[in-house]
Amino acid sequence: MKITRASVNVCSPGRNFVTLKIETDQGVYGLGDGTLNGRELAVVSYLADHVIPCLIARDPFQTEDIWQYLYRGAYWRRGPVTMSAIAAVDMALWDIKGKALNTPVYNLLGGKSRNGVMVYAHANGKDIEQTIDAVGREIERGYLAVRAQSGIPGLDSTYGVAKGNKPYEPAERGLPSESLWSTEKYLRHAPKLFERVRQHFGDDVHLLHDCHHRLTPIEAARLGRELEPYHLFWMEDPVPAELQEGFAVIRQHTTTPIATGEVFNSIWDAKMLIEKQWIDYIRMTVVHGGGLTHLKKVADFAALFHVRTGCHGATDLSPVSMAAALHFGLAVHNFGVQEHMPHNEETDAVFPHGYSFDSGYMYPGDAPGLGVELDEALAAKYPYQRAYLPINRKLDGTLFDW
Ligand code: KDG
Ligand code: MG
Repeated sequence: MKITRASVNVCSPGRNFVTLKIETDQGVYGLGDGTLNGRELAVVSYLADHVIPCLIARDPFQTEDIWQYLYRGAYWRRGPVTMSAIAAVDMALWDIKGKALNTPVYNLLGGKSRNGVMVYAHANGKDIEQTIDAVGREIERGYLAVRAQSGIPGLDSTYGVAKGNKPYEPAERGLPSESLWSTEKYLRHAPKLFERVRQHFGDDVHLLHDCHHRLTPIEAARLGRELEPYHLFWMEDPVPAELQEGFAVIRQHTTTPIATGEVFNSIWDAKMLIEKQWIDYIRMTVVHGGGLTHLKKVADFAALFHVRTGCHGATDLSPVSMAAALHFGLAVHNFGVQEHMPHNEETDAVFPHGYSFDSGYMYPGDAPGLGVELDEALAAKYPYQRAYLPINRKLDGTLFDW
């Protein structure tokens, strides 16, 4: 089998998506997600101008060699643009392999290690009462694990909390909006939120929380310790992770489990965190983490150190990534949990898919390959629109972590 053609589709059914389609001389094609929130067109150019010409006439079954060719052969390694582009190729090749062999991708990754993939929902509200209502709605929908975020008294808006009546979406169209942040107010509020949520819903539901990289290690240590009575499933991204040693400080002080890595793109970003056992869950995901070929290696390395997977799964990961994450989550032994932020109806229509949700678990379906299609005619009705993640400043105007 030979690759004959590849093309990049950019569409915006409510938010932007970058999709790579690789075609072969046998009529089988594969889809890969290359969406990089707020920097989408950089990946489009990387693929169209630099990668696609090198793919033509290659054997699409050579997932490992093509991965190494794109990673090592470029000389310029790593980085979110490069690794999202490599991931798009890699996903599309696994999709082709599955379709050509007439089997779902999870069978190529080791087969089912479990019956379903436990997913966590997002619940957020302007204040604690609204957040409790939102957690209740997700539990009623059947989720066994819920991430709770709440607006903070004294701050106008908080990342991760919906604005107006629209559901929370990580990117906003137009130029980046700016919001103000106070660590002091947040640290006073977050333990009260979880005290109330735990009291209200009891011990069974898994509770998660995302700090969005906004604390220092000692602040995160304080929060982790104060959240201990509420037994969180995890506290996510407590600190920016460039300084891996920062996690050692958190670990010394708290038993609240730690998850990080949604912005990582290479195993090298997580090496110390994993081998020193400073984290419990690695959040790298298929699209930003170099595809299934690389993520499988990350998971196998993590397994040696009691670290489990907890792949990022916000709406900026397209249904192609979601499907890939579900095949991966079904197959890897050290799976922990998968994030699930459902896409809007327009996105689901552009990307018809076989995956499904039932009683807290998701299932990738048994279609050959990844089990996702791209309706190109419908996608063309939603052209790209510039959009960004918001910018965050401290009350005195200092630029801060988002
Ligand atoms: O593109 C970035 C968003 O997906 C991210 O900020 C959302 O933190 C997030 C999460 O955990 O889903
Ligand atoms: Mg996050």
